[in-house]
Amino acid sequence: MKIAEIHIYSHDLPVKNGPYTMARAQVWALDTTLVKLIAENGLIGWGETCPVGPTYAESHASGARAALAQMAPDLLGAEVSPLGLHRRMDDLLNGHNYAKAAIDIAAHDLLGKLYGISVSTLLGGAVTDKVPSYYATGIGAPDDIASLAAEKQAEGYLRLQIKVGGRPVELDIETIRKVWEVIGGSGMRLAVDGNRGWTTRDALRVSRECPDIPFIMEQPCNTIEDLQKIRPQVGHAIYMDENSTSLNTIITAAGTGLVDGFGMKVTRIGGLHPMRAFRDLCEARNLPHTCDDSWGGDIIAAACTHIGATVKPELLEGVWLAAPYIEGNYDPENGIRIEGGRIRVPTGPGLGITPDERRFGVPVASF
Ligand code: 0XW
Ligand code: MG
Repeated sequence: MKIAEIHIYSHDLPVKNGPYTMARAQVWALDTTLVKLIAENGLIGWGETCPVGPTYAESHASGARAALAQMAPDLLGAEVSPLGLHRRMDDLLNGHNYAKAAIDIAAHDLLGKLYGISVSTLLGGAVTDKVPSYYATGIGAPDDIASLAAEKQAEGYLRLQIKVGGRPVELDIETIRKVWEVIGGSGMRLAVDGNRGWTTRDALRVSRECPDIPFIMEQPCNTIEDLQKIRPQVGHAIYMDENSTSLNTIITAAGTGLVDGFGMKVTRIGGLHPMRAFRDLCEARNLPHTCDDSWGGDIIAAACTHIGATVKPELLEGVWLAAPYIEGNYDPENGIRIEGGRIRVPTGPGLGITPDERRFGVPVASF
């Protein structure tokens, strides 16, 4: 099965009850990029990539489309095989994993449709029909985040991620304490995500002042060097998120014992094919991780859910979706939804969703 046509779309996703606030970013609406691959046999595969604004990672919406347009002419006629496509894309463009991920996801969708199997089967096989999600708050006042924690726990979420950083660290400490007063002892797990926003000084202080609260510290500081610096001094487990930009970085972080787990984004490492290798490396080192993306609609949500369904359950920290912050679904019938803190794994072939492409308008580029 060969690629016959590539269409690229841009689609606006306003943030429900926005903005969404993190240590270094505030977003009101996201500009997502959709890729439609049409194969020579007429089958259609969908991919998506949606950076959560231009400062969260080294990625931005128009960058994704420029990178896709750079590669697309030379992908026409290519065999729809994830391994071959990755090698071809790497020969055409250095880096830009987050753009390559949209092609990778669409290729998995196409292959699943060709063989009549779901993407999770392609990725090794689902071990569950429902994956746990986790709820991620934005930055907020300690009392507000504590009541949100109570609400999400009542909804059935088993894990909560709270955002910190970009403000006086005393407020972060107060937020952590108030949230733990609400969820401590309930079994709900806690991640404290600095989104690169703390100095090493702040991270050391938080760990020192909250030794009784068993949260994991997610991407507390900006760089790998910062993580290396705090690692021997903190009493809390450290998860890497934004710094884990490639399999190469992950091998070093896992292999040197720098981190205890990962907040992982499917598009950041280039899509489902590298994500599968990441999953297996983590399993070999017994490292827990999430299967998320930074943002995106049903296509990204389906991709994250399929890979999440193949992870050893004890190591899966959850599949985060932007769904709670988005109005509606691309696929009104089989769109991906979170119910009681869990996500049903789509059963249809490929990604198992059929986007209503009228929502996306005309392509911004076609090849
Ligand atoms: C909570 N998320 C999965 C959503 C935003 O993109 C940030 C991200 C994270 O964990 O950093
Ligand atoms: Mg994170």
